[in-house]
Amino acid sequence: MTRRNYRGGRIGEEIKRIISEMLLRELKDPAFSGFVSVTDVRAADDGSYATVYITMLGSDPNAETAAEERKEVMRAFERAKGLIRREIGARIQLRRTPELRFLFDTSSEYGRHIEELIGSLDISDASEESNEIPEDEPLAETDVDERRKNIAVPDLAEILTKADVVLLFTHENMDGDTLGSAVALCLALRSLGKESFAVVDEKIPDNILFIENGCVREISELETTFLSEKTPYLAIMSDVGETERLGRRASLFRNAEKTVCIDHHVSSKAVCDYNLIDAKAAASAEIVFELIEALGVPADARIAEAIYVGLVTDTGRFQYANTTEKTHLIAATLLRRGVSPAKVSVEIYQNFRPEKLYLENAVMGTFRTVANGKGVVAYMTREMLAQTGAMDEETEGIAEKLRAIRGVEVSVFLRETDDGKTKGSMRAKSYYDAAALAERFGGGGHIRAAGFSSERPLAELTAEITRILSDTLR
Ligand SMILES: [Mn+2]
Repeated sequence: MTRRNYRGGRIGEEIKRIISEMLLRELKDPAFSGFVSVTDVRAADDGSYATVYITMLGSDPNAETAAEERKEVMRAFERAKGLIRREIGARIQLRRTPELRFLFDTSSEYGRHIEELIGSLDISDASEESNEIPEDEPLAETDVDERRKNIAVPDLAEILTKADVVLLFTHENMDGDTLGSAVALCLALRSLGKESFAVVDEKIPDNILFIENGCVREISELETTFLSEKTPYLAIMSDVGETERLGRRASLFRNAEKTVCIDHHVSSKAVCDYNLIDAKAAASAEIVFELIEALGVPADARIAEAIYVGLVTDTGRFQYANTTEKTHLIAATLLRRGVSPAKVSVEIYQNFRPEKLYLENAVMGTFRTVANGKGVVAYMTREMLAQTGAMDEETEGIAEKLRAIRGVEVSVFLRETDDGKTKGSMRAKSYYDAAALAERFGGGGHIRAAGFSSERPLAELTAEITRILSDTLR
């Protein structure tokens, strides 16, 4: 390969790309598990050094905890510096690999300011001088607690490597993220020679069945082996952090030698021996992606597809506010490993029975707007279900459709269940706290997408929620 004459800007771009890719794969320090990204890399004209500007999205740069997090990230970069330089040396043909200095880019203004400062410095021993973080600084109490709560990805990978049998658990009302995460882990663990199953106690929704790949077992098939015969196993719940959402599989989960929670819900209770909870992750599948990379499992299109399904469904096809640069970078990697977005889209979103539309028609006939069109409430009775021939799970997506009306901030969809209860789904567009509304009825969830299940009758709840919306929506 001929040696190209890079100018500073071009080298900077190359280095930025390399470190960004490394953040997704090789760089496994727990400090990098948040939204750490490289905003810019400026290489000196003589190629002697490069300044790497780092940001951490999703944290308030002025908050005290953010300052601590930033220091932790900078320490992690210092530790990884050698590895990063070797990678740059291997991938860019340069006379000499530049020294690296890492700086926090709290805003673009700040970044430019720092750059001017550096321009006036003698940087011959930049690596020593740039180490602004005192090594002996004690960690704040909260940092220690944080770390005690969460296990680092490489440490969890090591625990999995040592297990012979791993059972995976999806949450009730199975969705693409919980199943995608479980299937991806199941396939990865099997490729390492382990016995692994995803244990379920419900029918897999038709539109995500295509990722199952022989991983799923009904709980009745496994109870004898693992509850009575005392075969040792590790249990992992994905996309859930509490045993309540495992239904009658909870005892099989608790019976494990060790338990693991992998989750991204803010409300996650982290009840396991090892918890890997990241509320900033768009999907649990994002966390599972990193774990599988840490396991060193070779690229596999089936694993990639299962993870992709988790990303696509939890981000509403990469549209919701939880979608990040990291989500897209992971998705890009998955495409490189053989995922076809068009195929997945046909399987998940262009695959419903006509009965679903008959039911939607009936439900759309019930909706009422409140608070000058900022709220919308619709409902489904058992009678509508019987008349249209639709099934309960075919109500999926109705709350989102109602939210999409121009001017609507909150949509609420209520439906009668076959045991006489009422389930509610609420979706908010940009500011309303849907989780707080759901909590008033014993439910919960994410801030813009939440739900509840109540013993109270449909008509009563429809009236009450309509009243709450007209009182609280401005
Ligand atoms: Mn999820």
